Amino acid sequence: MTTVEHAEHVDVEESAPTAAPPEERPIGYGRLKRKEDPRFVRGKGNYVDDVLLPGMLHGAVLRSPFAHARIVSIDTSAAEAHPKVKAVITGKTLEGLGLAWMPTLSMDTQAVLATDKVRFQGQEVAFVVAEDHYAARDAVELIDIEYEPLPAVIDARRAMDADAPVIRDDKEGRTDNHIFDWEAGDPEAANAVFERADVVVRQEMLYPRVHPAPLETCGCVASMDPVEGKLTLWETCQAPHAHRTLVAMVAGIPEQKIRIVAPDIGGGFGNKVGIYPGYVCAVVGSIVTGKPVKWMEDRSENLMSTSFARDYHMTGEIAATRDGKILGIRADVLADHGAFNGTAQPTKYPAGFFHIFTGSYDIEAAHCKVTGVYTNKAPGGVAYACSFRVTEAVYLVERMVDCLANELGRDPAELRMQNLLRPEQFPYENKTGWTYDSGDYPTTLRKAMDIAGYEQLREEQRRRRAEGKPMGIGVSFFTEVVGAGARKHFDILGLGMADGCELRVHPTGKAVVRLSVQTQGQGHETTFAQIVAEELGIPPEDIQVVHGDTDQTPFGLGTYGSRSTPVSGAAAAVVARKVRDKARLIAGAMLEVSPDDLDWEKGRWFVRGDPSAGKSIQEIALAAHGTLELPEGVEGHLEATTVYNPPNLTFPYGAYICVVDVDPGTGVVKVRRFIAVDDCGTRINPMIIEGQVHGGLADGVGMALMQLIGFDEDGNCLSGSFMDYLLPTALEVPDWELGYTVTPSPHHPIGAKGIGESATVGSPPAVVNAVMDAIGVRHADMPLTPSRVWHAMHGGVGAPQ
Ligand code: MCN
Ligand code: CUN
Repeated sequence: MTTVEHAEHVDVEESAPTAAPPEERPIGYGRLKRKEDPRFVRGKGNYVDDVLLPGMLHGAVLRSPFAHARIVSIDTSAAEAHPKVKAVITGKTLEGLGLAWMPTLSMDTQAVLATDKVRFQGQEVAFVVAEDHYAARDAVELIDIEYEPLPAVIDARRAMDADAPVIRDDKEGRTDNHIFDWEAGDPEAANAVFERADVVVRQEMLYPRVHPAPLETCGCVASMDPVEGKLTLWETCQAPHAHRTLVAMVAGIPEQKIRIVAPDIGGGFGNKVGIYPGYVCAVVGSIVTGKPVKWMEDRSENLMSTSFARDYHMTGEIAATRDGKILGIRADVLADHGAFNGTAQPTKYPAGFFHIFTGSYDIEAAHCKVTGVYTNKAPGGVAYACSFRVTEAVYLVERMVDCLANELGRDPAELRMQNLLRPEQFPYENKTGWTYDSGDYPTTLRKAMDIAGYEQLREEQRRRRAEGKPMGIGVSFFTEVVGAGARKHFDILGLGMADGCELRVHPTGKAVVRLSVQTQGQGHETTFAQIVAEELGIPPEDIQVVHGDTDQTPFGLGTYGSRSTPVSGAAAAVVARKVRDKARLIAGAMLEVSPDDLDWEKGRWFVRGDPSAGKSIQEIALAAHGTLELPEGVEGHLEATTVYNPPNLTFPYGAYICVVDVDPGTGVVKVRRFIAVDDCGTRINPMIIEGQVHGGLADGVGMALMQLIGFDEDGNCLSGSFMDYLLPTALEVPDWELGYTVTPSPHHPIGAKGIGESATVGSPPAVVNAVMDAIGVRHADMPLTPSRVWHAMHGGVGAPQ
C-alpha cells in the first residue's frame, strides 16, 4: 500500500507509527494497533459457533428447491422416527404459536417456515432439532414434501406485467407484485430545466444483485431457561438491542427476559442487520425441547437465502448546457426486493437513501421515482456496505456524468471540477431535502488528480491507444450520507435512532465504556477507547470497551449505515465530557479552589495560572471513590451516561481514480492503479480508516468486475457457492494509493464522519468509468466480466456472463 498524505489540507495531527514505544503511543487519536487483534491473530476469537452449552442440540433447515410452488403436503414422520431427532418444526407448529410469519425491517411480513407456498429457492420450509449437526442434516433429507410448481417471476421488469403470477397472494386483496412507489424532488422544476437544456443524455443501467458474503455465515444459539423463562440468544448480529426488541414484539417474551449476546463477528457488511427465520426456529426449538439449540447456516445457505443487495434497474437522465453546466438529473428506478421486502425503510425515506442521487454537484432541479416490486428471489433490498441505497445513487449519478462528458467531448475530471459544490455553499441543501454538513470537494478531487498524475496518465493513454492497447482512466466523486440519525427523521419498528453510552472510571483511574453499537471487524474496541482517551487523557489500553450484550449495554439501534462513529462515537465523546465536567468539580474540592478557576489539559485539571497545582484524572477518580468531602450536589464515583440524538447525518465524501488496462483479445480487465482520497472529517485512527478503505475498494472492484448473484429463468440461484459467486482476492486488486483531506463535520462533537462504507460506495463507478473509457463504449452493465467486455467492444450489448 502506498499512502500519500499531503499536508496542506490536514488539520489533525497524526501520531507516531504503530511500532512506537509505549511513551510515544497516542493517548487519543492516531495509529494505534488494534486492541482486538492479539486474540484474532492467535485464533482465540469467540464466535457464535464456538459457543458450547451443556446438553446443546443442533438445528438444520429444510429449504425449498423451487422458486415458486404450492405446498401440497409435508410428511415429517420418517424424520421424527430418526433416533437422534428431538423435534421437527413446520409452519403448522409455528402457526400454533402465532409465529409462522414475522415482520421484516420494513414491516412487511416474511414467512418463518412456509405453509401455503414457497416463494424463492432456498426458502425455509421445516426445521429439525437433533442431537448433533449431522443427524439434523440427515433427518432434513427424510422429510417428504409434495410441491406443485408455479411459474416464477425472476425479472423485475416482468413482475409488473398484468399477467405476471402474483407472488404475495398471502396478502389480502393483492392482485399484483407492486410494493411501493416513492418519489423525491420536484418533477415540474426538473421538467423545466430539461426543456431548457442544450444537451440531455439518457442511459439505462442495472446495478446487479450482489451478496455481502461475510467470512462467518449467519447463525445463533438459543437457550430458553425453562425455570426463569429467560431467553439468551447468542447471535452473529449487527444490532443486538434492535433484535431484542423485535424478539420481544414477535415472540411475546417480556423484553427483560431476553438477552442477546453478539460475540466476535466474522464480518457483517449488512448481512447481519436483520433477523432470519433460522433464529426464530432455534428459539422455538429450545422452547419445545427445553435445551439450548445451535443453528449455523452453511455457505450455500448464506448465499442463497440471506440478505442480498442492489438489483436496481435504473434509467438516468442528465441535462446540461452546451458548455457543461449540469442543470438537472432524473432517475426512474425499478427496485427488485425479492419475495419479502426486507429493506430497512425509515418512514420519511421509504426507498432508503437513494434520493442523494444528485451526488456532489450543484444541480438546479432533480426528480426520481422508485418503484419496488416482489420477485421470486430471496428477500432483497437489504444491505451490503451501501449506506442503504447510496451505492446505487452514486453509481447512477457518476455514470451519468461520464455519459455527459462523453456526449460533450469533455474530460470527465474537468467536467466534475466545473460542477462540484464549492466550499462556500456548505451547509448545502440539495434538491431532495438533505443538508450536506461540510465539504471542500475541489481540493479533494485536485489531490486525487495530483496523486494519480492525471495529465501524464492521459498522455500515456494517448500513446498506448496509438499502439492498439486499450487503457482507461475512470474518475468518480461521491458524497455519502451516513449516521442515521435524528429521532424526528427516522424510525425503525417505531423506534427512534438515538444511542446510549455509559462511562465509568474505576477508583484506580481505569475505565469501562459501554456501547450500543456492535463491531463486526471495524475495530471499535480500539477506536472507542481512543475517543474516550482523547477526551479524558486516560491511555486507551486502560479503557475497556463493552458491547454486544444487551444485559450489559445501553439501548441503541446498532451498527449499519456507518453510523457508529457519527452517532455512538458522538455519544462516547459527550459522555466523556460529562465525566470531565464532574471531575472538575471534584478537582476543585481537592485543590480547594473554585472549579471556575481550573483549566483542562489532556489528563488533568490545574489551577489557572499555576500549572504545577493540578490533579490528574486518575487522582480525581480515586478521590471520587474515597473519603474526600464532595461539594454540595456532587455524587460520589466518577461516571456518566448519555443518550445522543444526532442533529443531522454526516456526509463523508471522496474522489477516486481508477486506471485499467483491457486485453483487446480477451476482454480481461486489469486494474493497474487505484487512487482514493477520502474525507471523513476528524480521523480517529488513520490505520483503521485505511483498512476500512482497502476493504471497501476490494469490494468495489469485485462488484464492478465479477460479483453477481444470478438466476436462471426458473429462479434457480446460479451463485450458491464461491465457485460461482466470485470475490476478488489479492491477485485481482492493485496496490491502493490513498490520500485524505479533513473537513470536520460541524455538528458532530469531534467533527468525525463515517468511513465504513465509503469505498464500496465510491469505487464501482470509478472502475466502470475506467473500463468504458478504455474500450470507447458509453455503457455496459456490471459485472464487467471478460465476455461482457469483449462483447461490448465488438458491438454486442447484453452479452452473456
Ligand atoms: N473511524 C475513524 N475515524 C473516522 C471514522 C471512522 O477512525 N472519522 C473508525 C471507527 O472508529 C471504526 C471504523 O473506522 O472503528 C468504522 O467506523 P464507521 O464509519 O463509523 O462505521 P461503523 O463502525 O458503523 O461500521 C459499519 C460499516 C458498515 S455499515 C459496513 S456494511 C461494514 C463496514 O463498516 N462492514 C464491515 N466495514 C466493515 N469492516 C469489517 N472489517 N467488517 C465488516 O463487516
Ligand atoms: Cu448498507 S451494509 Mo452496512 O450498513 O451494515
